[in-house]
Amino acid sequence: MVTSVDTSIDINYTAAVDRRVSASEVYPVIEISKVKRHITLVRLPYANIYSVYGKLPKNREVRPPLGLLYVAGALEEAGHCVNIIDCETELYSPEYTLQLILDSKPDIVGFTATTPEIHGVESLAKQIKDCDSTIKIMVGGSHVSALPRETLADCPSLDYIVVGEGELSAVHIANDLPTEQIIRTQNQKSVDVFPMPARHLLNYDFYKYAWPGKGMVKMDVLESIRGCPFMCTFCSVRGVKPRLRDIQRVVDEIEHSYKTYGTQLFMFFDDTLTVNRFHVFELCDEIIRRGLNKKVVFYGNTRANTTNAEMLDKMIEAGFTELSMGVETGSAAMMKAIKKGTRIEQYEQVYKLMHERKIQTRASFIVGHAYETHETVLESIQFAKKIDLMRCAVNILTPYPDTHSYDQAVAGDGLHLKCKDWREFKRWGTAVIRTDDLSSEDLQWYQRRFLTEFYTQPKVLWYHFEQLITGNASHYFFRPVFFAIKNRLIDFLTRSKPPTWNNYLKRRATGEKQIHISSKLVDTKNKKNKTLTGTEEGVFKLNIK
Ligand code: B12
Ligand code: SF4
Repeated sequence: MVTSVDTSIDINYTAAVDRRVSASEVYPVIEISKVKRHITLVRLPYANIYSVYGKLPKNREVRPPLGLLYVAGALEEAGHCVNIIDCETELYSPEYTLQLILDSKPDIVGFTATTPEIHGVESLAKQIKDCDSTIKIMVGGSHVSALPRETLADCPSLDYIVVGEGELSAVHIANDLPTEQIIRTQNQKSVDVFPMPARHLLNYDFYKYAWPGKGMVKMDVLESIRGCPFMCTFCSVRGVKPRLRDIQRVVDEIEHSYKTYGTQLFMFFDDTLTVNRFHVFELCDEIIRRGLNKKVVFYGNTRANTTNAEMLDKMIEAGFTELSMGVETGSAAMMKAIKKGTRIEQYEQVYKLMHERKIQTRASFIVGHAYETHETVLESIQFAKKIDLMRCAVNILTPYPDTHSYDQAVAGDGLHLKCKDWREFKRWGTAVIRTDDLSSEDLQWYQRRFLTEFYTQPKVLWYHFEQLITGNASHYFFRPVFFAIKNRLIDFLTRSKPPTWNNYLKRRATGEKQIHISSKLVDTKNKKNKTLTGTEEGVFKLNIK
């Protein structure tokens, strides 16, 4: 079914990708070790940060740590003995985690860390060294990849920092215990040169996800593409040529997980699953050919400029029942300023297409982009309510290291960094920045208000009610609704307003006003890309009634 709306979607975008690698080229990249070492890989708990919704229920969403599974697979292939401690499953305390690590008698401990997690990693690393100084400690993941030297300087207990792709670097560390501390291996041409993620090291009973209409179901995660070519200013992944995986191997993983662990839902961690349309069609066709579309369901992240009706129909046939997009803003001027590469009308159109096809819709928004104002946030709230959207997340802009937003926040370019405590870099409940117009407290207020307005819309309440009566009994699924109803009541009783609301009222009183959204900084990652280089000057007019 192709609707008239569809023709206006800019689907011609198909990212240039690196070639795929044939099966004969697989594995020789992993060097077999002469010494067999015991390696314990650890993911610290982080879900506590979402407790703004209320106390965390016992039966909540936990997703397998895919990065560690890849690293573990490579280490096992090299001949090492590996175990994974995933503290997220039952939110282990630091004391219990330390005990588990020491009990596993490791030669090497490997942590994964995003920015808000690094403090916990450093503190545990110190305690491990205090107990046994012979244990080597390595850390990989987004935070240390962006700031390897700073991390080493902050924490002398760390022996190795792995920058970027970790499979070969981890093997190099385990095989050779090199003298250099910052280990970086060039990205391989294909992700398929690595062994499959070592799923057998996890207890899959812990990994569940609230699925519309079904409640908590067993789930697994995988990637079919690594890298994202887009240049969103707030993202640390931006500008990396996507590498497509071999479809046979991707679908082998799905089949294996379904047969071995009884997985019912698969979540693609690809930044943009639809970045290459041929890849999506091939993936869907193979899932259908093996009959997996009758057995399991899929979730993926897409973008408005890479998705159209034909593609959605194919994805539905293959079993995709929920799709999410990072909309980020409902202001056209903001959308341009954050270099999302999409137009807001495209989101409206794609959500309409999804809704017509009964796909579960999700989105994420950000409040606090550089130069964000009361007006642009209000535009975002209105936009989120206008489109065919049933679930949404709202994050406060957090300038992670190695993003253009970080440079802007440090330079005061429409954003101002208020705190450099990495523990606070969590996008929820706290704001580490302010904009020229909005204080940190405003941003926290708007995050809460956005969710409140969104989740108390009659259509969204009705959708959740339908979910309830069709068997989705997961408390987790309904938390945003409970949160919103409670806050609606509080806001009504307290007549709550954003702290700097009076400034906005004063501006309104003066009538029409021009606001400049002008980034003075050049995104250093863009230097080679002529079309994106230079100062981007965007001016838009506000018609405040
Ligand atoms: C899926 C995802 C999530 C999921 C699930 C994560 C999970 N199960 O692990 C959810 C939604 C829960 C999530 C939550 C958050 N996420 Co997230 N997430 C991602 C996403 C899209 C993919 C991650 C992934 O699995 N990639 C595939 C694997 C194979 O890659 P990888 O994890 O990077 O691992 C490789 C290397 O980094 C390295 N490596 C990693 N760990 C280790 C450890 C060792 C010992 C070694 C040797 C190597 C190594 O080797 C791996 C294999 O090559 C990334 C974006 C991206 N493309 O990376 C963002 C990303 C990692 N998330 C990000 C953030 C900020 C968060 C949150 C803090 C946001 C929030 N407040 O909600 C939380 C906190 C998560 C946490 N654990 O701290 C940022 C991190 C930026 C930063 N500097 O911290 C990213 C990069 C997004 C972005 N655009 O900027 N996230
Ligand atoms: S936010 Fe998403 S689309 Fe934008 S650069 Fe990052 S991964 Fe790519």
